[in-house]
Amino acid sequence: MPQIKKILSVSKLDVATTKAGAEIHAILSSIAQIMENTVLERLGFDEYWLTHLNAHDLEMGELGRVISEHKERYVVMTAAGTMMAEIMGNLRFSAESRSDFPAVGDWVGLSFYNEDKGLIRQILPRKTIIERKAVGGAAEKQVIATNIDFTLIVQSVDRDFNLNRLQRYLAICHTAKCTPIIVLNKIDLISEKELSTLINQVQERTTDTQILAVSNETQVGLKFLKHEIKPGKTYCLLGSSGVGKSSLLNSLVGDEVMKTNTISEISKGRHTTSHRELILLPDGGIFIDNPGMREVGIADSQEALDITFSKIDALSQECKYKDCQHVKESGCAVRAAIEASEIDKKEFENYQKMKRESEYFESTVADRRRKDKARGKIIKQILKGKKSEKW
Ligand SMILES: Nc1nc2c(ncn2[C@@H]2O[C@H](COP(=O)(O)OP(=O)(O)OP(=O)(O)O)[C@@H](O)[C@H]2O)c(=O)[nH]1
Ligand SMILES: [Mg+2]
Ligand SMILES: [Zn+2]
Repeated sequence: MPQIKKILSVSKLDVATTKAGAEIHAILSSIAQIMENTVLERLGFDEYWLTHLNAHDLEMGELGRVISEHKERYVVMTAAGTMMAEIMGNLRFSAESRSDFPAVGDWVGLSFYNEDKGLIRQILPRKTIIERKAVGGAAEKQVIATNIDFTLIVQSVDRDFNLNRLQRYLAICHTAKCTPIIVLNKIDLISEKELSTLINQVQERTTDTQILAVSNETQVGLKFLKHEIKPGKTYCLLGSSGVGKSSLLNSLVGDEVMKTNTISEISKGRHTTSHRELILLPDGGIFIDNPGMREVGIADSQEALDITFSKIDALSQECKYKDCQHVKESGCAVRAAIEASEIDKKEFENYQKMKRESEYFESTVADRRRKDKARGKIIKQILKGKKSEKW
């Protein structure tokens, strides 16, 4: 691509003077355009983004996709190659929170410094954002990845298997409106009977989500996973450390694109994947590998929890009181279902815990906004006072 662009710029000399020169220039231009489109399509650029660009009349400069981040420096893949990029000052100054900075998966508009260095001018409005509550007490969200179509929630069937945690990941995906697929990995470590028990348990809790059982060790089930991967769509791998996310990606690529580690190293608290990265699969899928998560904090909307806990949500419509908390109220359909063992008590407890977390998050965010507003007012008054002192 850069070579064609070089030829194009040189050949311009002849364009004005010869007809043949003009024809060659036109042919080379269309080859360059086709190659540029191919690269962008491989990165997931499709009708949706084209319509979006036109609708917002965005002057993007060169288009690229963020494939990894290193302390406010970004690796961006463009039709002209992969380059390091930094953000422009105005983007930094207008940012109100971390989520206004580029994230892995973002489409960005760039200016080129030179062949391998760029300046990010703007971020294209995101189609989807996968985020969790930031680790620690702050009422802030942390962006995991953007513009994701499908999330692969990976759990290993040995010690990592945990239904409550699985529902946390599901809530995150439902908030982002990304389609989740549950991947139960390392099935070589358990018997078929044990596996079918686990699958039944997952199905009990997740009515509509697709479940795939695989092993990187024996490669069982991988062809079904490969079958699910659609060219041009972006997939995000989520799950605890050591469940085999990077191994899975290596199996799909058919090469060791991501480093993996032994479980004994991981038990010492060392995550193998230290930063998220976007990888292109040979068959056309786009994957984002993530470091394992220790905390899956909920900052989700009530709507996402209702989708995740659809059975409880449906039952609560039948409770006698509209605002039933499903504690001691008479005519509570949820409690009746728990007593009749139609709903697992643990699932209900998980639902309540996540609901409390979500409400707490929302109230702390509202509280912070109020304080910020009050602080803004005080600053304004001080500035006003200073101004009047001048006169
Ligand atoms: N028995 C078995 N082991 C597996 C399987 N898949 C992965 N492993 C092993 O599990 C360990 C962890 O795998 P990784 O792919 O590094 O896990 P990860 O989820 O990427 O971990 P982080 O990068 O730390 O988040 C490695 O030793 C893998 O060889 C599997 O299907 N069966
Ligand atoms: Mg990894
Ligand atoms: Zn109730």
